Amino acid sequence: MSGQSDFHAAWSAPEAFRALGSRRVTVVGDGLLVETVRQEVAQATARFGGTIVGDTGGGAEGGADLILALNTQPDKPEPDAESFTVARQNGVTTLLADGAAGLLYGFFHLVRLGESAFGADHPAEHHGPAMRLRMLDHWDNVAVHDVMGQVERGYAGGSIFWADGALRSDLTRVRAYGRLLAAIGVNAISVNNVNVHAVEARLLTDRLDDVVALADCLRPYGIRVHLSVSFAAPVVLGGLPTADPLDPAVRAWWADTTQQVYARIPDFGGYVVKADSEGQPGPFAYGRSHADGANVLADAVAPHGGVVHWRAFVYNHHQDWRDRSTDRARAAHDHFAPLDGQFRDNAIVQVKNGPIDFQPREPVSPVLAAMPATRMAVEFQVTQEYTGQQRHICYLAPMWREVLDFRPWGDGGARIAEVAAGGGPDEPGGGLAAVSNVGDDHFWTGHPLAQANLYAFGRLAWDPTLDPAAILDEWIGLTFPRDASGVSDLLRDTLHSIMDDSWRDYERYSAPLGVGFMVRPSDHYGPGVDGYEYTQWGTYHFADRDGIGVDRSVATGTGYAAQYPEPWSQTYESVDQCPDELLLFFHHVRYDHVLHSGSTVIQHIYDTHFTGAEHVQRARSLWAALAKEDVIDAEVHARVSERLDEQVRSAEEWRDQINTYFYRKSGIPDALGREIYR
Ligand code: GCW
Repeated sequence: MSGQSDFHAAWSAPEAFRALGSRRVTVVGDGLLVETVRQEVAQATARFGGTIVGDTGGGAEGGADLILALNTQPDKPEPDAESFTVARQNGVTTLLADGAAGLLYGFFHLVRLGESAFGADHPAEHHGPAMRLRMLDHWDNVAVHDVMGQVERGYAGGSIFWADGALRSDLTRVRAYGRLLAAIGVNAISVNNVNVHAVEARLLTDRLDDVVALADCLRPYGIRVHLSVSFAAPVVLGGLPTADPLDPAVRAWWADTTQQVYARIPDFGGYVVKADSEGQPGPFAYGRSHADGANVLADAVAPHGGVVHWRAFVYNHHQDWRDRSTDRARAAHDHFAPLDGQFRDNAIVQVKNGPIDFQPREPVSPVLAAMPATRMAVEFQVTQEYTGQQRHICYLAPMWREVLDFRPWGDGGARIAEVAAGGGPDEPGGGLAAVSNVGDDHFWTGHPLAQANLYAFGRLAWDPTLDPAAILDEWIGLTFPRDASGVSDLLRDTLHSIMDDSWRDYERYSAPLGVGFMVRPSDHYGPGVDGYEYTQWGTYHFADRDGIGVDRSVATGTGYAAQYPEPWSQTYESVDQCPDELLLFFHHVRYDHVLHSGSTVIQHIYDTHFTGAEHVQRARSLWAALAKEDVIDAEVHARVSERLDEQVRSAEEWRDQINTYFYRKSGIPDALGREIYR
């Protein structure tokens, strides 16, 4: 595999365009995105024998059986510009969009429907995104960083944007990425790491040409480019003595610099900021709040229609493990909740889905329920830093659905999805953002099946009520058809068997009952039960001979449970009511504590670790069985097989280290007498 354009088609397998490509199609409208649709239609019809019939002829009399039309009414407000209707009457399917982006999304909607877009007549159905902002954050460095490599927490090779310290000269692949993202409705990308190093900081100023080129490349797909910026930019780039957000010269610097960005990129999306976090500069240095910090940037982008994504991932990363009162889980809420109402309308507080750090199981961050007067975005991690690093199969949509469905105010209250969506066109929320998992690997994501996570993220940002198994099914249908007969049932069934529940399997064989971490320090791959136990990072499990877990109750612990509204504060406070899967996140309990499931904590640890590893072994055999059936390309089969070998090895290692660790601590044997190493 060599050459930049040699990459996998992902969910744009040519065969997926067959139904649409065999029609007589009329495209009505003008403009950049309409041209994108026209080219798509031209490509599909050329391949599958359809035709493009005159732009104006339209309707049955022009002979079209598919009409894609931009509504000719004057421009509608932004949110509507992404929506569309689809109707079928007298054997003609009509897609009507209020804006060019809607036409593009509608086109891909029809691709997903395939033949069923051309079935029975039906009245107009309206489709539009639940979230206004559907964003991917790239943790890509322009230059290869000495510790983190090029893509921080990237498991799919180098950056698709940057190579050898500069923008890639061939952007074919970026264009293809834009197309894939348009097909799932993603409309924003930030193109550099939130940890902003020296070279990357300059993308804002003297390296802006590179950002202009990326924006040009992604614009035809309805994607706006955003930049991660350093809060210290006025000092490091502007030569000012301070970056104090209340200093008039600093405000002027941000306003001018931003003005110059917009002069080159009129639809520039805005800034992403990681401030006062893990060594990044921020407003604390000047005694200012995070609202002060966010607002200076928000004011700079506001006249141009931009937004600021200000991350809430702020905590003390120089903790002393001896100090039981400091609790990293509390930090974001402690810092941000008091600032509710102080952020500008175009400042979005971007909150990781859980309070710690993208663990396979965490409660939903209480910050998301604590700032009703602020635009909130939920941040997910598509790149599998803590979920198997794209060597393991871990389909994350079920986890994201749980987060999006969570009702912080209890039954009848709003869901997290609604918090992120906001209160309608006049009060948009911050939407969803996620850390991308792609790189310059042939399959984009290292593990070919990790493509499904990126696909699912976009689909859930569009419609957070979609069923994860149904999303997976769509992805399979768009990725693996090889001819007119589509995807084989055997392949479809096998993929569901090995992917649907793969996140829960990962949870089974890794850290138990929500306690988290237990990973190898730094690279975060594989088991390291005590790897973080005596570090400065605030990620402890406190296992001793009697029990394990972090007491975050108000009564006897760090008080974190009180950061939730009722009823969850009470539910989490109580050992008896706390859901099993989060028990060790909230409580320190004895190994013989009996869970709601009826099992003890120690027996649960043994059982889940044996089961989790067995499921991975089973997945490997199911996949191996496909080898003799001609249902999937050999290169995909080979890559997945190789990764499954590693996943089996790693899951067994997890099982054995965790089981042995707890057997040694507790001295309690497995009730079923299975092999636990001493
Ligand atoms: O999970 C941690 C990662 C860091 C990352 C940080 C963050 C970009 O280990 O690599 O830094 O989160 O989200 O800022």
